[in-house]
Amino acid sequence: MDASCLAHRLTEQERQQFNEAGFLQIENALSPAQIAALTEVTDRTYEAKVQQGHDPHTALFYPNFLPDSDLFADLVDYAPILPKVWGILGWNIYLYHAHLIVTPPSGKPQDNKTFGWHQDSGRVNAEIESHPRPRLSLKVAYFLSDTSEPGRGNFWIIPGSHLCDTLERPADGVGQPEGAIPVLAKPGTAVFFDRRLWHTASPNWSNITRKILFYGYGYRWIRTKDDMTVQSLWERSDPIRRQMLGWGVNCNGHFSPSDEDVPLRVWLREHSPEEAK
Ligand SMILES: O=C(O)CCC(=O)C(=O)O
Repeated sequence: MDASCLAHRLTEQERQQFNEAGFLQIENALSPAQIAALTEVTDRTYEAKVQQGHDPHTALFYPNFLPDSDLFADLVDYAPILPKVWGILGWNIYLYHAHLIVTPPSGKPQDNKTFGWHQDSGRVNAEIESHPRPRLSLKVAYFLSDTSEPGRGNFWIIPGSHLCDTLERPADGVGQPEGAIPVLAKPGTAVFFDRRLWHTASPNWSNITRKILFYGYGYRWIRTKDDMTVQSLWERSDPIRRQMLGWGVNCNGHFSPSDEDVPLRVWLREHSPEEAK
């Protein structure tokens, strides 16, 4: 990890925005060249899935996509973004889950049905006894297609809802909960969101195929949420990327890490000691 990434540390303003609203939008996180290259490999991945039988008229939800391309793996410890992730969660983190979503035009007329609102992490929300629920993890969504206008299969959120354990949905299944907004994101935008933020996908009523890459970071004591067959990447990854890809000395080290388990902490001690605590 090059120390120049420290220019991208979380600012106090970003911290306040994330703490209060539950999300943070970073424009131009990817360059036009990166967007083009990632789009090409995403399109290839999508085509391969269609060849394998995926219905091209429905959204493709594809977890465990990192081993498919080094371009995908390169975002795991992406310098403009990872410092903000550790700025929020600290250093005992890894990528517990990642998925690629391609949403083709639905070909259907726009309707007003209530979307599939949820918080992340499934049973965690029912089984952890605390209020508000603990943060535990966040996702970074890299937008490859243009969803800067509504109706394009936008990612929807309810700002500030991350501290609410329940969500009141329209009883008749029509319309969206109070405070809901579409995230308007140009290609290259990275959107951070707290796992507790109430959020949802939405239908793509436009003629632009929507493409987003989601990277979920959480504490090293959280289990992976998809197969995460990334072990083959360990050998050619530098120590911090290897940590992000789930490497560790042993299981106890997920809970009580030694320095060897968490090279990110060792690196922070040298380069940003305040963040190594
Ligand atoms: O596809 C989307 O816009 C939403 C994705 C989502 O719900 C999730 O990553 O948990």
